[in-house]
Order: sequence, then structure tokens, then C-alpha cells
Amino acid sequence: MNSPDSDKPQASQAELGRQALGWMHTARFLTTAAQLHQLPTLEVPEIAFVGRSNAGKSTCINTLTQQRQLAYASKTPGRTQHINLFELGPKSAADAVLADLPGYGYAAVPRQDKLRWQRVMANYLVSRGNLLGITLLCDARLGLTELDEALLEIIRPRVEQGLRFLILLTKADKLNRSQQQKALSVMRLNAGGGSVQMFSGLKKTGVAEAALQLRQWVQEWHADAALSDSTPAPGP
Ligand SMILES: Nc1nc2c(ncn2[C@@H]2O[C@H](COP(=O)(O)OP(=O)(O)OP(=O)(O)O)[C@@H](O)[C@H]2O)c(=O)[nH]1
Ligand SMILES: [Mg+2]
Repeated sequence: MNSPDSDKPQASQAELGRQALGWMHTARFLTTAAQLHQLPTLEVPEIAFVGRSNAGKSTCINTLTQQRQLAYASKTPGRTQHINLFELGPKSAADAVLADLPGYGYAAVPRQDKLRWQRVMANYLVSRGNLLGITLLCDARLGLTELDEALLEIIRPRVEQGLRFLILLTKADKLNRSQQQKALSVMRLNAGGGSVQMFSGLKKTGVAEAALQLRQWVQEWHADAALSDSTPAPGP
């Protein structure tokens, strides 16, 4: 049976993509933290960008938000050394936060720092209360590396409990069409059913799709929150 809403004109996918990009463009710097306990406790849902050093996390955030220098992207691996938070939504009523995390696997980082950072990151992924979803960025030419797989193991229990999860294969511009298809198929097989898509900050591939996906997660979160606010507490 049709719902009454089905008579309303549906916004086209392109229009929804534009709305999602408009929302992304509201991003502004919130805060930075070297350690977990320095992060503010937030009520709004948070989406973390994780992946190997140099995978393109900061570039992805700049591309999605259409801001050239919001997150610090650099040719030198290991540039992002703090957790940087960016707020989205109306100025006086932020509705989501993006978290740019330092990358892992950069060989030139001293062993002690590497271990310290791996601990911070594992703790973040396991314990961050408002974490809604994770965007894992992998260089499309490299696919999943051992460290990415270690990360997948850390987050598996939370994904099973409903944590959203998206893999972006970055630097798609470095691959031709058939190489892209192959990289997608291999990753979909390895990711065991999770969403996987191509992304290029250079060619702007997959930008609206990724923005739409993240916006959908956040809209679902807010719809669930509104529902649980309006549901009366169970009686005695
Ligand atoms: N060709 C191409 N280069 C890219 C793309 N995205 C990022 N890069 C380049 O890759 C390098 C690393 O990008 P970043 O965005 O700083 O990577 P990151 O994952 O934030 O790195 P860390 O902060 O070290 O963990 C830079 O030289 C970027 O210009 C892309 O889509 N295409
Ligand atoms: Mg970075």
C-alpha cells in the first residue's frame, strides 16, 4: 500500500547530493587534541576518518567540505598528528562532527610514538561515546594492508552493534577504469558486505555519493534520537 508521502515529489538523487554537499560545506574547525582525554564529550554524532598515513584523509575532508585548507593535507606523510574535530550544521546548533585522525603505518615515526599513537587510536575507536561511523580510507592502488585489517578487527564488535562503516578507495585518478573495477571488487570481497566506493580529491570522483552516505547516517541518528525522546518511558 502507498503511504500518503508517496504522492509528494521525491527529491532527485542529484538534488539530494547537492543538499548533502551544502551541509558538508558548513564545516568549521572545532578543536584539536593530542590525547583522548583532551577531546570534549559531545552530544552530536561523530564520524571518524581513519586510514594509513598518506591515504588521503585530510584531502578527503577538504574535498567533501569544499574548503581548501580546513584539514591539513601534505605530501609529507605523518602530517596529521592530532585528532582534529570539525563541526557541521547551523552555527548555533551543530548536528554532527567530523574527526580527522592521524594515519598509521608511517615508517619514519619513532617506534615509541607509533605504539603510543596506536593505543590512542584503538582507545578512541573502542571508547568514543558519540562515534556514529567510520570512514576508512585506503589508497586504491594498495587496497587493504595489514594495519587496515588490524583496525577492522578493533572496530568489528562496534560495527556488529551498529557503528556505520564506509570504505573509500582514494586517489582513484591514479587508476584506469578497469583497474578501478578490479580494486572495488577485491575490496568488496575483503570488506565482507560493507559499503565501498571510489574517491578522488583530484578529479572529484565519488564526492557527492560519500557526502550523501554520511548525511544519511546523521539523519538516521537524529531521527532515532527524536523517536526515543518522544517515546514515553515504560510505566511502572
Ligand atoms: N592524485 C591524488 N593525490 C591525492 C589524493 N588525495 C590525496 N592525495 C595526495 O596524497 C598526499 C597525502 O594526502 P593527505 O590528505 O595529507 O593524507 P592523510 O591521510 O591525511 O595523511 P596523514 O595526515 O599523514 O595521515 C598529498 O600529497 C595529497 O595531495 C587524490 O585523490 N588524488
Ligand atoms: Mg592527514
